Amino acid sequence: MKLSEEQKMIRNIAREFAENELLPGVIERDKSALYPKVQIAQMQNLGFLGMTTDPRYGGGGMDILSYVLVMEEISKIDASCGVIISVNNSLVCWGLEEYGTEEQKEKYLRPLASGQMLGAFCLSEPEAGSDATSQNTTAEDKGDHYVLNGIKNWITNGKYADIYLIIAQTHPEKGHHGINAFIVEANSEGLTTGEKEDKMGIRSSDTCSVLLNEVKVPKENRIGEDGFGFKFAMNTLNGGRIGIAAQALGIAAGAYERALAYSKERKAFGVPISHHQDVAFKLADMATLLEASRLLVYEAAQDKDAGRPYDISSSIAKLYAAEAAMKITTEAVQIHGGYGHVREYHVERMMRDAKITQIYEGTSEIQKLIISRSILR
Ligand code: COS
Repeated sequence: MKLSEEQKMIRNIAREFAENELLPGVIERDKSALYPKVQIAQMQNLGFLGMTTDPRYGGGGMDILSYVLVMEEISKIDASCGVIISVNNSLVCWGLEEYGTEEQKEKYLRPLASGQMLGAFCLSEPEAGSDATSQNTTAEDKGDHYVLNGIKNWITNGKYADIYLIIAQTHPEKGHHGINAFIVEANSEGLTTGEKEDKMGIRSSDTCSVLLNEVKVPKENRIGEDGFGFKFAMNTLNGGRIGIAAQALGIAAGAYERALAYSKERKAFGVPISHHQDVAFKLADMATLLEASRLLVYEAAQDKDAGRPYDISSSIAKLYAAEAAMKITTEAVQIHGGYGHVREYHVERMMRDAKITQIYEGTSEIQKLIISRSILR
């Protein structure tokens, strides 16, 4: 795929940043589940947190492909940073820019896109993951404000967010057409966060529950018309899936590059292990999966950039890239042998990090549901 000079430049900036600033502490951050506070601040300064937002609202005004290139480079080294960037860009900033009022954009999008604030997206609940229409969180209409009650689960940036986009049910009798989306400030009375989850992968990203107890939200903080919340969540997730697909692509690329380099250095039976056909064929399979992932992810990004529908291409890209990332990282560990099983060689972390890409922002099974429904419609 031919990239413009500007796209190559932004990719190089992200690559250099990741190698110089993210690589040095990535093992320790994973081990201690340490939030990358300093690194996120650096990326806010680089403009990576509001890349595609219109400069009118403090964003970088870049295309989705540039954002994908950055996601890939950052996730190649530190997938935890990848998800933090992805949520702020694709779910929070994009959602507000696309559907927010002018006042909401001025008040919330501007600081979120220009790096002064961080956002979180709250759809999942203890009993509403894949079945996202079954929202138990309620938003009672009290005239000039709403009162929110409920629990949101698995919230990325949970403890560090300044702004939460919260999906909640206002009119249960209308099913998903009764759901609303709200902008909720972190310091709202009644909003608290649970313990940081102790996760298998992306350990340094912050994931926790968000608890809402009689949280008062002004009416002007509802996004879109009454009942638009589920559509808001679905439309936003369509773009979010491109970001997560790019994260999976980056994790896979990182593992592949390490396995390739290792296979040329490590000797067994008198020759570098890359001379053994079994290892060489593994590398061939990994390179093929990686290239196919890259094409699908870039294609979905270009669909969005060109104003074409991207709901299906984003699901295809996410499904493929996530499954490929799991296979590629597992083979990268295998090629490293015993060394692959220890932290120092990075690939075991990448294998653990890859797993979540098959789960969040729609499991692989949900992507298959979306794709198959579109084929059979
Ligand atoms: N883009 C836009 N709209 C979508 C959509 C998509 N990808 N998927 C579903 N919708 C819309 C449908 O068009 C329908 O709207 P109308 O009733 O106005 O026509 C509405 O959402 C409900 O869809 P549907 O009737 O198909 O409901 P189902 O419960 O059968 O399926 C799924 C909904 C499973 C597709 C949805 O709940 C989903 O995507 N779940 C996964 C959620 C997710 O990604 N969670 C991760 C949370 S963030 S970590």
